[in-house]
Amino acid sequence: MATGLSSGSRRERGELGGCDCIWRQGASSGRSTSRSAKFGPLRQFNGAATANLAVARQRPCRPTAARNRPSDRRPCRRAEIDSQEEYAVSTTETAKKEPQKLDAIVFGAGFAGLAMLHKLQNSLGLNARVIDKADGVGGTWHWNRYPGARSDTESWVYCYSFDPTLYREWKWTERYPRESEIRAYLEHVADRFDLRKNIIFSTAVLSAHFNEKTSRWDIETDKGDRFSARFLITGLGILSAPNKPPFPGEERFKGQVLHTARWPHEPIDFAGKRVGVIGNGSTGVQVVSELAATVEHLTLFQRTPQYSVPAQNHPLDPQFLDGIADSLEPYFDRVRKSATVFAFEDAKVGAMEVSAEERERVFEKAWRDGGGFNFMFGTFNDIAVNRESNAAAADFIRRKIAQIVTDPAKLEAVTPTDLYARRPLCDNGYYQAINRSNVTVANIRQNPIIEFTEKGVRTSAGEVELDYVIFATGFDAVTGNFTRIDFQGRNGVKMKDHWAQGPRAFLGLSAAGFPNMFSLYGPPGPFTNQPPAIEWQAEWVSQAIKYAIDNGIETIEATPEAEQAWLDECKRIEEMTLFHKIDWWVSGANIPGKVKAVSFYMGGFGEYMKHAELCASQEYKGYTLSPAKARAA
Ligand code: NA7
Repeated sequence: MATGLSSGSRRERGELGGCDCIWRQGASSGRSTSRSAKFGPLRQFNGAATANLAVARQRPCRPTAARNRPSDRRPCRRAEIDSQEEYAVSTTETAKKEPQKLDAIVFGAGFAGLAMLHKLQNSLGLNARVIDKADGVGGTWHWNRYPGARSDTESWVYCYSFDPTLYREWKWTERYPRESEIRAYLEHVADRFDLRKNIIFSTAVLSAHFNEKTSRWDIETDKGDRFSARFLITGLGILSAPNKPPFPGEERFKGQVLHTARWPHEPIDFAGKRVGVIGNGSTGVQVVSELAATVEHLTLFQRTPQYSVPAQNHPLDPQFLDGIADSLEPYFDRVRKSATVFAFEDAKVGAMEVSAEERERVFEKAWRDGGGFNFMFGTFNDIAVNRESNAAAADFIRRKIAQIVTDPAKLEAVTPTDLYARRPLCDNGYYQAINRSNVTVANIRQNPIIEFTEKGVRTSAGEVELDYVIFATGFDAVTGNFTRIDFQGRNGVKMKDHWAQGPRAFLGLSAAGFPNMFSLYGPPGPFTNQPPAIEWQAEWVSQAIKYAIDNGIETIEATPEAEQAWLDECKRIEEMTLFHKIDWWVSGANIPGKVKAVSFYMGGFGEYMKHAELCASQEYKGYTLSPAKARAA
């Protein structure tokens, strides 16, 4: 998991400035928009919140797991994973309820949903609801509670910045926050801004259909609830729908199967157990690093070795956080104008523009400073675009791995040979864990998993006896949560069909033919650390909604031309990168049969904000704004 990652041209018409991809942005930081600094809405966001929330602020801050909502205590023997079937519950058996009329409805109670509800409820004063399938807030962090789960973005930028008091009172305890601390933070936000009253938990959305007669969204849930909402905002997350590859015989296995993205809420004691972990993306790396010292034996079923650098986690000094709080707005303004919205400065030179000694020094420093994104984007500005620079970074990491992993067979197994062009990873002692005598690396590229047996897993090299099998096999990323809900826009067009060749939406926010619908951190959108980008988008969307309401606009809808131009721009930039050369979840290649697509805008968040601000400042150019129709009473 380790979500730190990430989340729309009218270039032909000459309206947008030339835009480079993110890793080059450091070299041209002078291009950052000055309009961005003047952008009114974000400050209004802060101001309105201050006025409305004075009472909520009196509450003491208790950032402990004890604040978590009661959770499902059922033991989970098999991984409980969303499936198409689960979402296909028919409401025909449930008595149809009268639709509840709302100004706005939000799907998802994670970082995006909470920021959006706060804007709608507390700043715009609208009648809004959030719906989430989970029984508590947290979004992806509600589900990802596996051992070692934490963000790999620095906590002080893995949070909201819209309220200085909130920022000052919440004291993160570590450089990288654990899942429980992130959840506690979001619980605190929900309480502090009085959001819970408008969140409907333990409820899955089945369908959202745009009703052309009413120009409203008709929503149905698995509880038989029905809503009619003027605006629909999704905060569904791009890494939420679990990917659990099917292996024959899983039902025979007498041990326990778990998926990291549907982790049980009760603790599991792995001491003295034989544990298999399938997958070594950022999730698998965290699980292995955390569990290796606890279990009797750990077998990592690895298909592709990855590059990982040290996280260098450490406790945080509260005074450090106070220092940021003292200049919160300029600090976050700088963060948002950086390429990936992390806490480090973008690199300004290419790796081949310096001497070999200087390169080594810079890589060594980044290794000691820690952080995967810092290593890829904070060292040199061309690691992700220039093969020679990429090879230099890859070579450095390989040499470091060789210094840690002393067993030659294991070293060969975990040494990556591909481009260093996936989501950059960092770890808390991954290669040290691999080096342990109670850890085995099973190369399932060479010897694939054939089946589960009663006792464990059989690969073509033999049977491995296990008590637990942990799937760390990632997500049906980016579009997974969109295709599991029956979204229908104008003329009954399904989102699934509109996105058959990959996701398409102007600015990543608005798909053509889906009026009054906005997707926070939707695809193809920015590829960044998410919370600061999400809150900026939530403010942008709230201003668009306010504009529509204030100006008697019934529907605001992206034009097909703007949608296509944005997709072309995203594609143009992505093709400049080495990420484009790798088959992984960003392109959809991790899911058999899924169309390979452009999922992100890789031009950096500073440039993204310019695009979105330009659109807003030109009365939402790229959208069709339709006035309210006169209706018969
Ligand atoms: P990832 O990065 O998609 O990693 C999934 C891992 O599971 C990866 O090692 C895959 O190997 C492996 N995998 C997937 N399917 C299979 C099958 N069928 N057999 C064997 N191994 C398999 O998911 P994560 O959860 O680690 O991270 C996703 C994002 O979440 C991350 O970037 C953060 O931003 C948060 P492969 O590499 O495909 O050979």
